[in-house]
Amino acid sequence: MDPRFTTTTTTTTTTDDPESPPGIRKPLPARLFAVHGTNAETRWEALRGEGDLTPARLFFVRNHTSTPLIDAATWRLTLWGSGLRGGPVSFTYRDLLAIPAEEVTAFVECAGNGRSLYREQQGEEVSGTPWRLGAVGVARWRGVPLAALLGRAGMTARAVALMPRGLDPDYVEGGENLGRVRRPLPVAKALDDVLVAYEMNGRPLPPDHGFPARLVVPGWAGIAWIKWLGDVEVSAEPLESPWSSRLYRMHGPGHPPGGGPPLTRTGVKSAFELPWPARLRAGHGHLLHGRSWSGNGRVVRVDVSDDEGVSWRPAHLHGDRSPRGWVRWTFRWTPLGAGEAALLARAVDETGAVQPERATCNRLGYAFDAVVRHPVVVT
Ligand SMILES: Nc1nc2c(c(=O)[nH]1)N[C@H]1C(S)=C(S)[C@@H](COP(=O)(O)O)O[C@H]1N2
Ligand SMILES: [Mo]
Repeated sequence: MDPRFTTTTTTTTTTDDPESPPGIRKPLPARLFAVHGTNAETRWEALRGEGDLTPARLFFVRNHTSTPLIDAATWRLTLWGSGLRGGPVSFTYRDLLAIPAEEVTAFVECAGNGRSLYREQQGEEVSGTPWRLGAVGVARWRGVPLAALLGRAGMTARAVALMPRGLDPDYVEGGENLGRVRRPLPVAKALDDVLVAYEMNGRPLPPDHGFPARLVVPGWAGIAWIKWLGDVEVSAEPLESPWSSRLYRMHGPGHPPGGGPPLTRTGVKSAFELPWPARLRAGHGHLLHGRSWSGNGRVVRVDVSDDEGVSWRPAHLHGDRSPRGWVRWTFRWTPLGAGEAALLARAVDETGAVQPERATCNRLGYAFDAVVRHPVVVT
């Protein structure tokens, strides 16, 4: 049973910036974003001066196809499937707004964030969107616990899997139509801390970030955070989609045939709020700024090295340090002689997980969590 859903979507191809992919609605000035196909990554230097939250106008966009414009007045979120007591149950936008809301400050990060560093830093060829480190952002999300909707829809104890699905166009890869973006979500995670969010940083979700509603799946890779949510299958049988059976798994030498388990939690990462490469004057004290985050929880320590990791000095941690967000830090650095240098930042989270020297290579370039060598030209 696959109920029919009607939505109002329109396509526009106009944008004032010739660099912008037609599928993204918000402006993508080159000063703030690097565009890769249908996606746009935040430039880290653009976060300089921002607080703990990434403003929506700076937030990275990862679209498999294009941003649909959805009319909240006709939109419905439908829960259906063999894991419900009865037939399909639909919620309107107004229904969602009337259910007690919760808020969480959390980062969303693409599983492929840092992918270009497999080649740049480790000399390994991988395929996929060549993100540097800007496919991550933190927002305060507000919405309804998915658990509340599952309860109202009559989920039974037989339910084992959910399949949230987006309303954006079908995704076609190499001539094969994979259908609408959808990925199984275990019931246990759904009941734990997943939100159906309709607000980002105190405002209705912008179209590019999932208006009218998206999933918020704290600590888990961005692919779980389905945007433009249209329906959720609630199943008494296990479910799979190309986003769980093939994509978002670690493939290649050292990984099981068919790939490792579906990627869920993301690792520990750090980035400097500096251009790539950064240009800094010799003999001056520079207050460097950066951020670190982890899918396991709070980052508790960050160290910086300017000698390829031989010696490390602690960075000073700031900000509100929400357990699901990132920590901001500063580090005073005085480069001595002119020439090329590299800055390294290494974070440790509350579980003791620390950024490794090398990330575990995999054919699709996911989960780059190694300490990054940020290039600097000292003048
Ligand atoms: N419906 C739908 N949801 C989606 C996607 C998509 O293309 N379609 N991309 C996913 C991926 S891979 C990521 S990393 C996040 C990115 O969220 P953002 O674009 O709001 O930053 O959305 C996820 N949700
Ligand atoms: Mo992603």
